[in-house]
Amino acid sequence: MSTDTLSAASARHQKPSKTTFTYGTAGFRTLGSLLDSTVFRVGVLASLRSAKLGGKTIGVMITASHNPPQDNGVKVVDPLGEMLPQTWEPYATQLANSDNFEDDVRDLVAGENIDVEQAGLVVVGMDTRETSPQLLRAAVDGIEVFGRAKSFGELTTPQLHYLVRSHNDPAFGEPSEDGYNKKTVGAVAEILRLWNIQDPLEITVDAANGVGAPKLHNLSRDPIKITVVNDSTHDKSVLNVECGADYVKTNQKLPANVRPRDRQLYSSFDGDADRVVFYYTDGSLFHLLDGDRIATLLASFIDKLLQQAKVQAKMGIIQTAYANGNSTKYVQETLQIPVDFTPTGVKHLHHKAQEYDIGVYFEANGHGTVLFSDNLIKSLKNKQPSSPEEERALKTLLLLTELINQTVGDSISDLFAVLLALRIQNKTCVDWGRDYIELPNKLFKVLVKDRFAFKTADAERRLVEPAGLQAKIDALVAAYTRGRSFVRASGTENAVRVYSEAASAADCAELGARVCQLLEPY
Ligand code: 16G
Ligand code: ZN
Repeated sequence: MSTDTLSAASARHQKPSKTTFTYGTAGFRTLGSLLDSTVFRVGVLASLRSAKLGGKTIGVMITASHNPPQDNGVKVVDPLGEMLPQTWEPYATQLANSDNFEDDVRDLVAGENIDVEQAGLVVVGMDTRETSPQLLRAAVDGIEVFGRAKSFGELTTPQLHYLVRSHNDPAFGEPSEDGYNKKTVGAVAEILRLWNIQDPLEITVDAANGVGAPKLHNLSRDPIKITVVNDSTHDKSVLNVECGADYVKTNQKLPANVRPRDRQLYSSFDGDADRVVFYYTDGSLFHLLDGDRIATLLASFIDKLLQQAKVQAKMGIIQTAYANGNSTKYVQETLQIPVDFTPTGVKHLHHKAQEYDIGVYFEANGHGTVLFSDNLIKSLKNKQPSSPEEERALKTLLLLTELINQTVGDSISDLFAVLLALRIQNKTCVDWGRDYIELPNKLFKVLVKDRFAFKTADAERRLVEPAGLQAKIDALVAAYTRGRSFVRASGTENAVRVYSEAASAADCAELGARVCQLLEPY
């Protein structure tokens, strides 16, 4: 705790007038130049959160993920690496917009019955944006009013989640970036050894000119050989520009600077390395292997290992409305694994995945992970194998629980899990792409007067407000073979998103355009 008073510190971080901040799906996100006061206030909030939890370590991450270079953002991470609970999101929004900041802090302290003397450590990380270092200082300034700050400088978002968790739970790993690297590379090397695979894991990754690039360079050592393209983190204007997971997924095309060899696997991260997508080319054809594919690949691989290890486990796949209809069909009919749907945003998927022994959650955009329950891990550890094959499968499963980030989607660990699943099963990227054929799909962004007027139900698959609109969408959808379309307000941009899907590309485009037309009066 500094000797600085709240008022002296907050006077250094004046709130811009005329800007309203909302703690949304992924924290606050807007132009980086507007965020100084917000990040300072989030720093204060994070230290209060730590105090509320008796001094547990909390995290603050400064990033705007796949957004353009001029944006930035901030989010708070809870002790086990989870997102800030939804009950605290309104506090964040209120403090960020407050004109009586000190009074509102006092009210929060009283209302939540917080002993500020208990405020402990807040660990802070940032992506590579131009505004990040200055915002990091603002966060530290806020944290130190009540608590202690430890800055780790540039980190991927999942590394920050790892660090928060490992500070609170030493069994999780060493609380340092090196600890993260050791845990990851160690698990990969051990799995390769178990399966007697001599060749290193090799791939070219488009790092979106973001923080994933230097972090991949740090990890690229025996038995991992990664070629990184789009690794210009010094040029602040190129982050996520014509490259990165979001660009590749949205445009369904190659990023800049990837010159692929046919039928060879490539991958793209987003700007803070919590999303990953894969792809390959075949002649003039571009094949995207997105989050839906990663989920099916990992779930079927794990399922096979469970059978080999003779372990019973309840596995489920969690998807959002953006999952391709044919991926859902493949999971249910071919893999025979149950599917649940939740609203968009990691916190929803993560929460649902925790209901299973093995919860595989991925958004189509490439954000996701596989969660293993403590009970399952215990039974894997206790099981006595009756054959070498069983033993190898058991050990592989346990190593996957170490490799795959248990706190949040992580491009780096997802990348390795995918490469291992392919290599161990002798599956090529072309085989992977043939698991099922995607239905043509399209995403539209529509500007409306008030996106908050759009309220959804049924995991965002149906609109309940504005009244009457869903019936009109239903009528349009009914006219197309395998047609599906939904409308939801973005949680990160001031817009409404429309998704359409149908048996043919022409139908899909037409259906989407018609649904967009329905939005014109709004
Ligand atoms: C955020 C979410 C991501 C989601 C996206 C949707 C987290 C950490 N990130 O980036 O999961 O897919 O928002 O954006 O939850 P949208 O609401 O603008 O469509
Ligand atoms: Zn991201």
